[in-house]
Amino acid sequence: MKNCISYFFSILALTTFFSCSKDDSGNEPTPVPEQTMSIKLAASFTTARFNVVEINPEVLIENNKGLVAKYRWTAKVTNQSGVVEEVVVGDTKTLSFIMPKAATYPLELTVTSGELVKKATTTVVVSETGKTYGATALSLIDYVPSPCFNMNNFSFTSKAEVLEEVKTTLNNGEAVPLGTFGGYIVLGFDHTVINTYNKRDFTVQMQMASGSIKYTPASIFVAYDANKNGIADENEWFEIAGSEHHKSTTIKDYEMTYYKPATDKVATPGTKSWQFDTSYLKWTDNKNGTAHLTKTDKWKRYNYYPAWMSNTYTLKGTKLYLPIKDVSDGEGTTFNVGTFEWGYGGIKDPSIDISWAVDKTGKKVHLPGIDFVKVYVSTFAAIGNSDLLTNSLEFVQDLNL
Ligand SMILES: [Ca+2]
Ligand SMILES: [Ca+2]
Repeated sequence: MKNCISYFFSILALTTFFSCSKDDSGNEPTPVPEQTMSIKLAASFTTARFNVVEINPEVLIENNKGLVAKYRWTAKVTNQSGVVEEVVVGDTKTLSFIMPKAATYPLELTVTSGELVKKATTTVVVSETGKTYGATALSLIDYVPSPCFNMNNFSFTSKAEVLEEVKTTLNNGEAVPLGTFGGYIVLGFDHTVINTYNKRDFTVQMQMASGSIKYTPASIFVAYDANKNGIADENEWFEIAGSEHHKSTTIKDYEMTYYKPATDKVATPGTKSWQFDTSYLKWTDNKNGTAHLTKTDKWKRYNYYPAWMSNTYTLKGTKLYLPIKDVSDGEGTTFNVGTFEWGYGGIKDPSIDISWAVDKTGKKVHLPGIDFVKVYVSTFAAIGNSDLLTNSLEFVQDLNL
């Protein structure tokens, strides 16, 4: 609306200018030339299923009076009932076109600059690849959990063994423990998950607890394999900025370093019966913080530290504040744990829109789709006799396949 008003006033100003600007010499004023637009767009493009083709029109606008052009791309798509629908597929000048099905797609571009509207059309032929695709990300790229009581089941001494075990766990549809702050898993899809316009694209399902603490949130990074080398390169990763990302309680670039407890360590019991060893596992952070994870009585025979990791290791990420309240008069036996609204795994609706991705400076990035997902624990919270608030990943799934 603001734009409309300023446009109205500039028209008004121009009209006023013309009506009273006949100069003293009696010459007519030079008329302001009309805005013109031309669009050049190739007649056809080709690509394959789940592969991006860049559609780059040449748009020339003259005398645009400072107006910003708006772009809208629509495609004719046959829906599941066989009806042809026109759907919006983009709003940028260059369109990264990607489709899940092999077909011929008529495309229309509409460019609007003030009151001037022009259209151009093209066709994209999307061919078959001969492959079948799975909705779940099952290709394991990396896995580094933080120390936690769940690690006792992972008594492997080499990372290769651990990765094999995690692959099997994922293929069986079972949950993979990530632990507390920084613990992560990196997974790849067998196709590019399409960033569908104005829709959520994939989901990150964490294990749901049966007790009062149902959800524990996890943060997400995504990568589009832009250079097509099959690897998630460092500069291809972007964080999903969910509901907490810009809050003042959020700590960006947080790091925690965990230290392996000595095998002959003598326990330091606390004042509560569940506090088996209050000096169990030392941690430090990059904010001059240091403390110890308490080993709880319930898991006193467990080894929390991942057996295959060296004597110390550092995990990084955005740290989010999760409200936690002891509702057992400080006994540490019952807690109320908060949750996040949107943009995380392990919340009520863990579906993610790829358009929520941001770069390191917090600026939105436009990705046509994603090939890799990193899920990591972005909270750090002790919940008394239930130990630490930990997360386990169940699956990451394409919502539109
Ligand atoms: Ca989307
Ligand atoms: Ca790459």
